Amino acid sequence: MYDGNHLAHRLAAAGAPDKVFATQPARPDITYAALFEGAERIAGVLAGAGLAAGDRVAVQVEKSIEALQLYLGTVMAGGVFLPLNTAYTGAEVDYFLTDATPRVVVCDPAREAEIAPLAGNARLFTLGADGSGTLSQAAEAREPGFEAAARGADDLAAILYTSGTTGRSKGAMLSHANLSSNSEVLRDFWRFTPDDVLIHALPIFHTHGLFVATNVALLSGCALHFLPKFDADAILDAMPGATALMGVPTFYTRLLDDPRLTRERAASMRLFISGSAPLLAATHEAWEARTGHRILERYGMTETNMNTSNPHDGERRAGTVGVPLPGVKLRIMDGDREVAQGEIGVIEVRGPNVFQGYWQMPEKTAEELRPDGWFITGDQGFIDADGYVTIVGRAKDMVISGGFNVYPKEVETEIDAIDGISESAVVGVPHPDLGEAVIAAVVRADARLTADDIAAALENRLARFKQPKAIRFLPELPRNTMGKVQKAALRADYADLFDRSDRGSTQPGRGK
Ligand code: MCA
Ligand code: AMP
Repeated sequence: MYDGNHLAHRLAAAGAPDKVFATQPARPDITYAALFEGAERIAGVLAGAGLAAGDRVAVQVEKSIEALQLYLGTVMAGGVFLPLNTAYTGAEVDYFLTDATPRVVVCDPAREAEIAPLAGNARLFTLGADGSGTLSQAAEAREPGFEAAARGADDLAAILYTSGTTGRSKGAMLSHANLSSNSEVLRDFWRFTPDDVLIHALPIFHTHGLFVATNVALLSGCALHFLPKFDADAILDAMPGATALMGVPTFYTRLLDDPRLTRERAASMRLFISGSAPLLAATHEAWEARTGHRILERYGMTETNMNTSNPHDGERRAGTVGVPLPGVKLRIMDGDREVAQGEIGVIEVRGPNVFQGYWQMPEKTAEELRPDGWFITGDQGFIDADGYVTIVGRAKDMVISGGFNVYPKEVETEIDAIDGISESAVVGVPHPDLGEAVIAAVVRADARLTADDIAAALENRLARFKQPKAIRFLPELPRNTMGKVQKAALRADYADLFDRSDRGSTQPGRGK
């Protein structure tokens, strides 16, 4: 039934119909057959709403099996899935909907009144965390069965927005084959089989939780412990009997804080995978000492899916992101020159995983994607004599907070727009829980303005994870002789703002 649809055909092939696809707290188990039957009904609803091949389906909903079915149903109907972080404010969502002009928008029932005016001519449905809402009502009213729309390897399957160094977010266009090829490689590289039970506690609006975790599970026909979000208790409860966990480094540091994480509890586990942000070598070592397992670290991007991974069978080297995945080529560049082995430069990648460009931004695409297919990642690293890649920094001015990316420019623009502010500089500093935390150095024109005033002004403008965890007022920003703000100096000045030795004191307050 899905033969002509490149991605749907592959995602549906491995799971045995009667096998449980997902167990979830407080909701019934769901089989592979039920997963796809529900997805077919949703595909029918989307087609009935006028969705044509290539039309976008913008989705800002809580994590649920129905949300996964909406992803699958969109692909089946020939649409382009556009997931949005649930933390985004109305102002942020407005930008995405205006830019992507979706045919269908799906939002949480609690935000319907706020999102409806932003949806324009799109058809609006609601979907709640418990699966309720107008989407499910429409789906239940349909007969099961749907003839998947014909879509080929190069047709778009998804657009995921990623923030820009300058200006607004860019929509990374991912084709059916971008997604299928990468997930197939990961399934094989990480040895996923139907016997696996993967603990899924990541959000499903980003590459990590949606494409790495979900697609790999579907392509291997394995089972999920499908948790609504990260919760150390729920993960530790799920661990006995499970075989794999995928998470950002904050997952691992938080689990290490819990004395119930033991070698015995992890006895059935075969694989702990970390990515999206740098994993400290110290975390890697502490994890091995506690559980006997060496965390497998991998490296990816929204634009490329996964690029490198430490090996399943070979040596997993702490502090490295492993070797290029099969089919992915990686080189280290200084401008247009490839540097010698061992030298630091900008990482570029090429392969079937690399995206199709940024949605309606040909100039931005041309800046980062070379005509011969090499993508300039903006990450800096080197390759050692054994082919292992180490990431040493980012050419792009980006903060990764708990696995979410924040571009300082976006935060600075919002702060600078507040009355009484002269200028601001936003940087990331070490944070014991989140890896890095966003902080702002601010110069006031109006001395009466307080940090709380700034926080209040940002409240409805920026997603919470982008809002500064601390605000410091300065008489002027440090600048070099060229007049450029010295962010490195700010990072150094505030490096100890969040005490690394006391994991509890992560809230130094916004003031002074
Ligand atoms: C939540 N908060 C945060 C973050 N998450 N603040 C900064 N950074 C964050 N990441 C804030 C909330 O707004 C709230 O603020 C307070 O923290 C508690 O919220 P809560 O929802 O309870 O947070 P949590 O459950 O503790 O979440 C922390 C988390 C979560 C588990 C680290 O952020 C998470 O699941 N991160 C994973 C992100 C991810 O999937 N990244 C992959 C991107 P207040 O109290 O003030 O209201 S894909 C990618 O990067 C590439 C492609 C790759 O390689 O994978
Ligand atoms: P995103 O905007 O979600 O596409 O984030 C991609 C970025 O996350 C990459 O360009 C890297 O800077 C970073 N990243 C992902 N995985 C790792 C990792 N294992 N180590 C260090 N940085 C990583």
